[in-house]
Amino acid sequence: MTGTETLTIIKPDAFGSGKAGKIIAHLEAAGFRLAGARVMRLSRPEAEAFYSVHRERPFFGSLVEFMTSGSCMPMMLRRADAVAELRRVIGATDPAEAEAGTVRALYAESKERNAIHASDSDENAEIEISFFFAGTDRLGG
Ligand code: FUP
Repeated sequence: MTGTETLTIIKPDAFGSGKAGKIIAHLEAAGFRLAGARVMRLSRPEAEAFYSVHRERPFFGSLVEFMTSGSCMPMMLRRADAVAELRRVIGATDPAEAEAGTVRALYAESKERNAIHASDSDENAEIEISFFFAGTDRLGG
């Protein structure tokens, strides 16, 4: 049985240009319900830890620089088959390759400044939710 929770982040490019409301509306229209939300600026150690799987990649330094460049909005989302459905709704990593109508096709600037993060497995969703939200913060439904 696939999970009902996933983690998204409205990234600094989209949050800073005032697209958070449109993106949340898009996610809600796609059947997601907010179960947790924060507005925060990631510290360098937080961004490095969150993206530690990419530590050896050539874009890592630039990605951390971008993710710490302004406020972002981590959110815990719920719906049936949450991980796969959110990946479908946000589109490919590079907005040039993202299907029309997806969040990245609509709002992302580039492969790096790509508007939104989504967990890529149920296992990572649990890890990433715990990264931003304590048990008591998980109140929405
Ligand atoms: P995604 O799961 O679609 O967010 O993509 P990845 O996990 O492969 O990459 C995580 C983030 O690293 C992307 F959102 C943007 C950044 N990235 C780059 O900046 N350049 C690349 O070539 C690949 C990823």
